[in-house]
Amino acid sequence: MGVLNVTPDSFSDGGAYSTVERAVDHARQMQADGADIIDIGAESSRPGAEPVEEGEELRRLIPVVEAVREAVSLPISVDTMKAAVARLAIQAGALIVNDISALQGDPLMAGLVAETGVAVVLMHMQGTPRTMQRSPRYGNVVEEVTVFLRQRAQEAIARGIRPTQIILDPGFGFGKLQEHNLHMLAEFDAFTKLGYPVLAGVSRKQFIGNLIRQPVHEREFGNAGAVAVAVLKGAHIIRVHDVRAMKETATVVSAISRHARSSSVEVSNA
Ligand code: HH2
Repeated sequence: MGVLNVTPDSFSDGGAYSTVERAVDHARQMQADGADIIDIGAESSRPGAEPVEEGEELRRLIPVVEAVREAVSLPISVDTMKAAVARLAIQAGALIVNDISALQGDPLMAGLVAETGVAVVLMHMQGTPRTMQRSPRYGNVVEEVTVFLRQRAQEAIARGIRPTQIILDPGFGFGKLQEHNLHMLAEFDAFTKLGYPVLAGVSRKQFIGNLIRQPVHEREFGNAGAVAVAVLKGAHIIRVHDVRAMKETATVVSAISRHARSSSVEVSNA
């Protein structure tokens, strides 16, 4: 999943694709680089970000969704917590709603997803983007996030969403300290055992920067390490900014891990 932020203030690419033309060029490039999905967002969720008003989010997002839909043949995901924004984006061609509030930000979102049949990403976050990094606390982050994701999936199903529409995401960097992000990555397979596709959004995040002491645009090798672990531990979708490098990383790691699985089957059958 290639990230296309049409925001002035995103933490790594704010302002880079602020015209429809530049956004479309970047989407085309991500398709050429091997992306399978384009995730378009018009509201930054970086730590400390202020919420964006609905009219402004629509003004930034909808022309880009329409133009990207014309220009590329990939499914489009929209990164929004607002049902009214998601509705217009779906009408413009989006097939996935990436809701970082896991249907808790807008009471109308679950109904919209159930009614339209689009896929939905349910992500874990402790707090809100404005406050989430102030003092995140967990007993055991992997257990708590797993319980949360299971409950949100059950709630989604109770609201009429089919299990096949659901994608889960533990939410790297969303109300998580360094040790929480590393623990979630080390035990990422706990999330894949829930029985839904799982998305990992590690791209360029601070916890990688803390380890390699590099600014956001110099974290490609660090990202590759995190992506490799997520793929090895069963992640189905990787949300990234550097599509070509991460696609190649994921392709190599998943080929190796498929081989490991088939050889262990052969051994146990022998
Ligand atoms: N991370 C960001 C935004 N949306 N969605 C999901 N499902 N998972 C994530 O990990 C995730 C997400 C933050 O990254 P980015 O979009 O680059 O930055 P910003 O929120 O500042 O626009």
